[in-house]
Amino acid sequence: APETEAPTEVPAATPEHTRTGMSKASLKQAYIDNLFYIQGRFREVATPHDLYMAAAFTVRDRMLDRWVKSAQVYKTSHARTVCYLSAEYLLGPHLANNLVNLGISEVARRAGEELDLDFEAILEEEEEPGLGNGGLGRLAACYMDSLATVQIPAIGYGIRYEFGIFDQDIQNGWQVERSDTWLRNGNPWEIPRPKISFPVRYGGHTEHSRDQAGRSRVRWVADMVVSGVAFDTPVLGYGVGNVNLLRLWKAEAPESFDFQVFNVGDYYGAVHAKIEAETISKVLYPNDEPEAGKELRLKQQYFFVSCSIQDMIRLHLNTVGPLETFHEKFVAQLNDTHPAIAVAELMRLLMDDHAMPWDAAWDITRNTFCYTNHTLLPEALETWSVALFERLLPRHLEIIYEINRRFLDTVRVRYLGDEARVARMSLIDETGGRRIRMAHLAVVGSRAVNGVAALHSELIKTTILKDFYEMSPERFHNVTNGVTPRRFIVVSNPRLAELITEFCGHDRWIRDLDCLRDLEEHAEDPALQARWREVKTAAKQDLALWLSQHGGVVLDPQTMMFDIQAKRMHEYKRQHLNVLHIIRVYQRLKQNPNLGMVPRAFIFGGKAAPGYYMAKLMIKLINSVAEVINNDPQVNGFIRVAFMADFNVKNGQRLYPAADLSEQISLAGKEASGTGNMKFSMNGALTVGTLDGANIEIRDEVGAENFFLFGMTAEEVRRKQAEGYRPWDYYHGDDELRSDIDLVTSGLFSHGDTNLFRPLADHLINQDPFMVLADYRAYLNCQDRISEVYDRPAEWDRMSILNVARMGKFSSDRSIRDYAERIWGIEPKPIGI
Ligand code: Z16
Repeated sequence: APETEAPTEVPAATPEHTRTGMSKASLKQAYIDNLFYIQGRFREVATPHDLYMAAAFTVRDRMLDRWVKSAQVYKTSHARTVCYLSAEYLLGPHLANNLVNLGISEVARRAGEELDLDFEAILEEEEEPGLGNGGLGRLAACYMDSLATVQIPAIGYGIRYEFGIFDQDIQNGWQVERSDTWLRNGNPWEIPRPKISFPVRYGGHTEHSRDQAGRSRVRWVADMVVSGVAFDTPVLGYGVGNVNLLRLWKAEAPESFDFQVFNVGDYYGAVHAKIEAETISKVLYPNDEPEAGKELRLKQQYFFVSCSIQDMIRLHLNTVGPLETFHEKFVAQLNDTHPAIAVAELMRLLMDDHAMPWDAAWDITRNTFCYTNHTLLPEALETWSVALFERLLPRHLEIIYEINRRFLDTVRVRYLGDEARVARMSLIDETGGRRIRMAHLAVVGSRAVNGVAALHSELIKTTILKDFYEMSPERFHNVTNGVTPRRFIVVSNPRLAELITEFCGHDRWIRDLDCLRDLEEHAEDPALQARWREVKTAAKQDLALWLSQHGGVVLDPQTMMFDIQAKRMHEYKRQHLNVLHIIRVYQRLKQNPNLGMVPRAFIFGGKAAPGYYMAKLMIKLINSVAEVINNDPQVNGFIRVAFMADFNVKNGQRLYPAADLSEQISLAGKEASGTGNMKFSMNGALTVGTLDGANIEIRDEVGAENFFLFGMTAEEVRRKQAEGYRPWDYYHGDDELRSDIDLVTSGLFSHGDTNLFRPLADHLINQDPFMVLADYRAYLNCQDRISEVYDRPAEWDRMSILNVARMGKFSSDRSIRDYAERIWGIEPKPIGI
């Protein structure tokens, strides 16, 4: 019998109970108890890690009581539930966030003081779960926070990678990857559920037969089986009783996996098979946009999808009953195409295991899934070779062929004689080696499709999914991304949160970010501006101190504008455009040392995919330019360059509050949304940006006069590309541009080596796929305007206040309400405290 999710007996929550009490006295008592009974330590011998674990368990205890209650309410009320299927969750540290959501940050801090604990040091001790690459994984984490906060019953399904995104070191200016051993010291936030486990099979062949009633039945005889074990993490909403479930799967060798069945007498073979099984959830693939197309990656995708769908079916049979109503109980959101195999897996389980006919199974499947696309870059669209699929998932290949056959029949009927269209829309790409187009599978198998920002959702309809849009326009939606203000304001910028609270009413705004509008009428108030500036300067001081202790760059928070670009390293994001601006300013200063310019600190952070040569070379270039500038006394009172190593959630939280200027300079039409842009702006940074992704909507909200816009529009980019773009003409037509690029290859930044950066410069001059040269002049002009405005503090502060005041739209609470109302059809299920 399947294990119940939680014990049914809820301990009475008396205020002084050591497991649930929220008073300072009970927190202190609980902390000492946990240190003793869980860590087995007393204060005098406790390590910093022991002290952290005791704090984590003290907080976790206080969540479990609400978690159990939520599970009970959701179960007994048969609540419609969203299942978020995502290969990535970039969660960031739990402790501070859970304290905020429980509403006990302050009392916990005071309890800590009375116990003589260093609260900040305890928070620092936490190893963050980096189970994602960047925007897509962090979005999933923000959505888990918001789902709980807006009280939508939800389960997040994913993979419990033993190694998350690599840790980045910088050695001699180059990125060096270190494996992320986040589980080394144990993870207090997860609860293993060894009894919630499912077999996942691979390989082998299928056998077709007919049952007594004459219906065709298929048996898949696999040749490998692994076991997926659930690890559950509670996700608490802000100021509510709702706690949702994040269920991550770990791959293990199945218990029944014995030498008899699989490897007669072959002891080493059996051990090898066990290792093979455990490899599946071992490591996160570190590529963001382009897919690697590796066999293990497909195994990972199928692994977590199969466990999740089996779990959903188990839950449905336990609570509701017959599978005919599966889609009424659940909606499953596909976070990109990584989980798209779920379409074939649900079909397989309904038909092969539950004897449902094709049409009924298809009806349920089509009404269960919704698909979010996150990219327009053609090289990032996931495809798998048919040969690999056949070897790994033979039954799913048959099902995909049948879905395709039926689907293409409807295309043919709709568009008589248009075989070119049929070939374009097919789930199989027949040009070159045959490949399965996962985006097409996701679209055909889903009730709704959405992009992640208004522009992106429009471009989807005219580019990568044009034919599908023409056929069923009613299924296409936009849901603009958002970020959680709990983590990205309250946790990371407590000074700003306190100031906002004075104007926007206690913590109303934390639940309803539109309340930030109350700041608007004070934007010109010198008193608020002065305090606003104090808050920003204090955050800049914190960052400057941290950077000086980690990497040694010294920045002046009083005089310098903090100009920050923090995101994955990618050519389309154009970190090199930023570098060209730095080089231009450097050259100007060298020509005129008395140039009365606004001092700037140029700060970067971001990881490059380990196999992405050009991105790694950009990191080396930034660090090389930094080395020269920071060591040149003629300029380093005016400009400094810093590369923050290991940009992750924790380090991001140090950057966002300290930014004066946020760099969002991707080539228009390439960044699906961006979410860092929102985090910076929410913390009072002004944006220099192109009309790309969510930048457009940010500018619409904050007002064009409070946003530094430059560069071509997506339409202009398209036209220029069609005309034939010649970067060479820009290089030769602009003396300053030529001299900046030439300086890169001059050897100045490379100890005389004129070859080191040659590939980067040559690529810009000859190909420049992301049109850096075409936008260079507009970018420089815009940067000059920015410096002028920064010189007028009252104007800058006013713009900064208005940016924050008008960021309400970009709360992930709004995004989740959009999904719930317009796509999922799910109502909140409020649970009180
Ligand atoms: C990713 O992080 C994104 C897209 C993608 O295809 C794969 C990964 Cl791992 C990003 C987008 O680049 C970004 O614009 C967007 O804001 C983010 O996904 C969340 O939607």
